[in-house]
This record gives sequence, structure tokens and C-alpha cells, in this order.
Amino acid sequence: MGERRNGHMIGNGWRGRERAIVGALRLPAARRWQVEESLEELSGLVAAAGGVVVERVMQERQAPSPSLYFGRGKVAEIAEAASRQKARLFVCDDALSPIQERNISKELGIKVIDRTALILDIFAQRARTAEGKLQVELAQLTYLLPRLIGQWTHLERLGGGIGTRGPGETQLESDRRVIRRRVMQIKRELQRVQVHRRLQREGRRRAGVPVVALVGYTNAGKTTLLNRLAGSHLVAHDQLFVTLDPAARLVDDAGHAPFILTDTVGFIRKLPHVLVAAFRATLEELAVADALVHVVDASHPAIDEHMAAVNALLAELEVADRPIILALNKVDRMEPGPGLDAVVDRFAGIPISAATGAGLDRLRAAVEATLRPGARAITLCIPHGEGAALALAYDRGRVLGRQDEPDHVRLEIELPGAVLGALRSFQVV
Ligand SMILES: Nc1nc2c(ncn2[C@@H]2O[C@H](COP(=O)(O)OP(=O)(O)OP(=O)(O)O)[C@@H](O)[C@H]2O)c(=O)[nH]1
Ligand SMILES: [Mg+2]
Repeated sequence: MGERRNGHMIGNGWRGRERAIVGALRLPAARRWQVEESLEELSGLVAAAGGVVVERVMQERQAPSPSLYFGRGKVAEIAEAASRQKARLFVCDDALSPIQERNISKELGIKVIDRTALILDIFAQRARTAEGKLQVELAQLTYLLPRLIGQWTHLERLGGGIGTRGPGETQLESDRRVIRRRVMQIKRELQRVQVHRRLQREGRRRAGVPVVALVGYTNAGKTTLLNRLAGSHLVAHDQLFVTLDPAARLVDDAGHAPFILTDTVGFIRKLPHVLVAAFRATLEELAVADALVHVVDASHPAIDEHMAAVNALLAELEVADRPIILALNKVDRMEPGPGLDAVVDRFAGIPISAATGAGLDRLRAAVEATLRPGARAITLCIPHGEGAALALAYDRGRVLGRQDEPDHVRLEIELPGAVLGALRSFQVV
């Protein structure tokens, strides 16, 4: 825990970074450690956004206050901490209504945002491709729109009159119209991108190479695993939401059937719905994957919460019915013994370490077994005269190795059961 916290700060040189206070309510249903865990994660998000957390606050309450979220006394306490710590930002772990946001900000005299706005900010900083940028902008605008409306109705409820009508209101109205128009435009552009992606996917499908998608909580080690399996050098980092734009790499090891492995944006609990909706185009990759590998940080104390968050999102994206292989990553951080065995037993996953390479053979075998349940690797000797048989072998099977002899071709090949019969006469045992 402490080690990870230091990682956020030291790794980034926190001097000169925006100083922030994070806070959460503990409602009766929540356990103290759950709220603390969530605040720890929120601090990681602040670091990912380029800030540094200087203080954490928690308040126990029966329910949020509609106007201020926290109690009045707590807000005064936060104000005192903000001036003492020279903090310029307060981040609330749960969604704030526009009214709550405005009221707290007025009391504190500093900027106030919630978890959703913070995640949107990180995504905005990270987006690189045109598609990623469009998706983030769409999410930001959709998030902004109801808040503008909220502000407007709030003014209306104040009873109208001096200072609440006139240019201010007109401005908000036209803001809303501008935003709506931009949202339509982005959706149209994203549709074009989607068509392009569909064509790409069809091309891949025609080439007959299966697709496996990595999914998992942010910072679980998805990109590290992709790099390890595909020999690539994509950016992996001890920070939340490093990967935003999905990368795809061919995994083609000698002796194994090749497959395409795709990286995906990491999931997180309380992931803003506007982001899930906006990232549907990217996440569509999951819907066409032949199998998913769910990467979990098995060394993380909140492993259950992480897995639950990922499973809920997979269900929301309607891909939970895909074959899913569970990879329990970072086992190099855990003591071998009963603790580790219990985790492996409890989740029925494959223990791996993307960092050291341990367990990757088993993972690869599981992927292959999932992709081609009926396929078997055999050896064929096809005489040079038998062109049709050779063509059939290449067409329907996966050639793992080839040796050209004077009078025949020797193939190490994986064949689906249906084709095995037609080529059996060439099989050598
Ligand atoms: N000790 C250990 N560290 C690992 C392992 N796999 C990944 N890491 C580290 O965990 C951190 C996160 O790894 P990433 O591969 O960036 O994680 P990710 O799932 O792609 O994260 P996002 O893209 O942010 O969602 C990095 O610092 C990695 O070096 C592992 O098996 N063991
Ligand atoms: Mg990544």
C-alpha cells in the first residue's frame, strides 16, 4: 500500500503539482476500509491527473446533505485544511450534483470537482488518437449538458427576477444549443470511425487470425502482459489509466498458433457512465473478440472489488458470455504458500507474472485451448504430387512448422476435427 502511494509521488516529482484534498462520506452501508480504499484509489487518480493529495477527509453520515453533500461543520474543517495546506482543489469521491458542487466551492473558495470530472480530465490528457479525443469530448459534453440545465433550473427556482433572467439565461440556452450541435457532430464522426473499424475487423476475420482481448482493472498489468506476449514496447506504467487507445499486436511464437491480442482501456469502480457510453466504439472490440483474458492484480488488497467492477462492466457491455480466461497477475509480489494457493483456488484463475514471465506458458495453452477446442496438433507428410491435400492443409489448418524434403513436405499442423478425416492418410505418428 505505502509502496504504491510513494510510487505515485516520487515517480512524478510532486513539487509544483496542484495540491488537492480528497474527501468521501461514509454512509451506513459502507465499511470504513472500503471508503479508505476508495480514497486511496482517488488519490491515485489525482496523481494520474498531475496533482498531489495533501489531505484526506471522511465523514460518517446517514445520507448526503442535498445542498452541501457533507455537513456544514465538515465543510468548515475542509476549508481550514485547505488554507493550512495551500490546497487549490477539492475532489469528492462520489458524484456531486451541480448545486452541491457550487455550494461547496463557494464555502471553500477553491475549485471543487467529483470523481467523474477527475476521470474525464485524465482521459482528456491521455487521448492520443482522433477517435479517443472524440470519445472523451463526447463524454465531457454529455456530462456538462445536464449540469448546465441543472444550473438553469436552479436559477429559475430561485424565483426569477432581478439577476436571474435576461442575458444570463439566454447565454445558457445558446450554450446548450451549441453543445447539442457539437454532440451530434461528434456522434456522426464516431460512426465513420466505427465503419472503418468494422472493415478492419472483417479483414482480420478473413485472414482467419483469432482475436483475444485483454480486459481488467486499471493498473492490473494488461499492457505489460501484452508487451511480454507480443514482444512489443507499449507504454506501461504504475499509474491509473495509462492506456486509453486500444493497441492490437500479433502474438506469433514458434510452435503456437498465432492470434491477435488487443489492449483495452482499464476499468475502475464508479466508472462514469458517460465514459462507458462514449467509449462504446472502442469497447466494441471486445464484442468481436473470440476470447477475453481478464487480468487481475492478485496482490491487491481490493481484488474482490476490482473483479466485481470489471464483471459488472462486462455485463453492461454485453460481453460477459464470451469465453473468459482469468489471469491472476503479479504473483511475484506474493509469498508462495497457502495465501497464494487460496487466491488461485478461490478464483479458479491461472497465476502469472507479466513482469517475470512466470505462468505464461500455461496462460498461452489456456488461450489456445479456448480458441480451438477441437483442434489437435499432428504431423503430416504430404508427397509433392498431392497439391490439393497441401492446399487443404494450409487452408483449414494452422501450420506450426514446415520442412521440405526431396519427395514430400513435412508439416507440423493443427487441424480442426472436421478436416482431420480428409488428411488422415498423410498423418505420421
Ligand atoms: N510486480 C509486478 N508488477 C507488474 C506486473 N505486471 C505489471 N506490473 C506493473 O504494474 C504497473 C501497471 O502495469 P500496466 O501494464 O501499465 O497496467 P495496465 O493494466 O495496462 O494499466 P492501465 O493501462 O493504466 O489500465 C506497472 O508499473 C507494471 O510494471 C507483475 O506481474 N508483477
Ligand atoms: Mg495499459
